[in-house]
Amino acid sequence: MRKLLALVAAIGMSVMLSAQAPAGPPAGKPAHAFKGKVEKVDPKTKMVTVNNESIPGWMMSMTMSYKVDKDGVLTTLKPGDQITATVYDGDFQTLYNVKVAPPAKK
Ligand SMILES: [Cu+2]
Repeated sequence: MRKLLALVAAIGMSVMLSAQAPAGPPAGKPAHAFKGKVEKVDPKTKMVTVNNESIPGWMMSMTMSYKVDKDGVLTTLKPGDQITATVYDGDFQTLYNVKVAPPAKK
């Protein structure tokens, strides 16, 4: 009986872990172009804090922390970087397809 409980707990954990790492963008949700400036990168929590421009219909301009769709992306980001990403209706926590934008020309 104890073994069965351990197995159930293990399955529960793996379901929770897989839910934490989004595999792909939410299907069928409208996408928005995201633009912002990186304020902070936290490798521990795998979050990036971004000051984003207003995205009509998705979020107003603010500074907040986001998850990214791929862990490897975090190592390419540093404070001050301008980034672009794709975000989706109903998902206000995850940045997909993050790219560092080339510095603005003057
Ligand atoms: Cu926000």
